[in-house]
Amino acid sequence: MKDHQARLIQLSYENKILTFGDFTLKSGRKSPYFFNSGFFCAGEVLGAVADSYAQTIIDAPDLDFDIIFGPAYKGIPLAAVTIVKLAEKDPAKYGKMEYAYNRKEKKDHGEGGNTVGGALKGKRVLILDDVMTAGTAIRESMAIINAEGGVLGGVVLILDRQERMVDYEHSMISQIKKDYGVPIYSIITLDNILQFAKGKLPEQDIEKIEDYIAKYKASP
Ligand code: OMP
Repeated sequence: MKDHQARLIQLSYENKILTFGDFTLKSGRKSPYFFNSGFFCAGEVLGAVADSYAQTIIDAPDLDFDIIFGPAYKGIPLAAVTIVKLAEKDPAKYGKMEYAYNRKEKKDHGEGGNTVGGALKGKRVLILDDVMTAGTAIRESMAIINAEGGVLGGVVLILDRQERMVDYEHSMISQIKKDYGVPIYSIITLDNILQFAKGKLPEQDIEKIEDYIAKYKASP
């Protein structure tokens, strides 16, 4: 793990963003861990996730985009802090780059429109999302971008849970890469979480994660 990945996992654990226990996922699967990005509210950990997003974007060899999109609600502050961090790290490239987000409610007065911030029309859009399990949330963002006249340029996630789809061995990420032909990166993965848990949790909790991996992890 790179330093920024290890620091983000440690701070996520301390801030109860990463928790271990019994959880039911959107997909109905029962999971021994959960990652709640709604708790990125303390400055230190929000700064750490911004730094990790920005570093992952800068280190990615094939990301080509003109604007960042953070899906409402949790993606909005994540996109805002990331664009600030990118502008700090590389002002020439990112200083004037904009970000945008969608409204959850329809608006028919004032400036109208279903997105706020920079215009998506004609731009290559990078989605910043939190967690991908079965890919439903990501597909919703793609529909919004298309409706606004943007083109998907790529996706950067905080956590790739590396789960296989319901009836297939391969992962949702590989399916989405195939369907949309864009690069998808994640800051951390289920493998990183297992590695972290091994130094922290009692043996029976590690076994629960290993059982989950055996049952649901996608083949590479
Ligand atoms: P998919 O839409 O199935 O890819 O699942 C991603 C969404 O599930 C996230 O946007 C969350 O709403 C939720 N989720 C988490 O936030 N953290 C997790 O660890 C697991 C899930 C989940 O329900 O799968």
